[in-house]
Amino acid sequence: MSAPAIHVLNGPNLNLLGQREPHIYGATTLAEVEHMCRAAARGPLEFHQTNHEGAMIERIHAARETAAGIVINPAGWTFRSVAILDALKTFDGPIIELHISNIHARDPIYHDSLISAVATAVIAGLGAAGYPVAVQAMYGLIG
Ligand code: CA2
Repeated sequence: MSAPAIHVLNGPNLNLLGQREPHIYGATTLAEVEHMCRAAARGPLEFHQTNHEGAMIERIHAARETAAGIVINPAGWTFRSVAILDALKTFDGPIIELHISNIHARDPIYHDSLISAVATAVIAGLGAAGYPVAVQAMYGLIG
């Protein structure tokens, strides 16, 4: 049987990773993060970023067809988007919610994730290194 596919999905502004606020998000670019994820993958891996909520919802719908597991950094949608939450509810496999920063150590507006309710696991505060950790951990969740 072929290795299961993992989809790594990134929300708004993460295209600027490594270019702004390095004291919070580090100096690693999103292209480097993608490389780290591919190095950790044992099978097919899709990696996407979008600044558009509808496009993210369509990515999640596409994952329903082809992904065994989703790693998602919903970025600013984490705290506000019932639509992203509803889309993730339609996915049957494991979901890892990932944040580069430790959202719980930040301003209160970053504390209450809507997404955690449907996440199998949450990773926060490991910096960009959290991404390959999430990819590796996903294989354990997929079984
Ligand atoms: O720590 C994370 O990964 C976050 O998901 C990042 C979001 C923030 O709203 C979450 O609370 C935590 C913000 C992403 C903004 O992306 C930037 C990337 C580089 C420079 C500036 C912003």
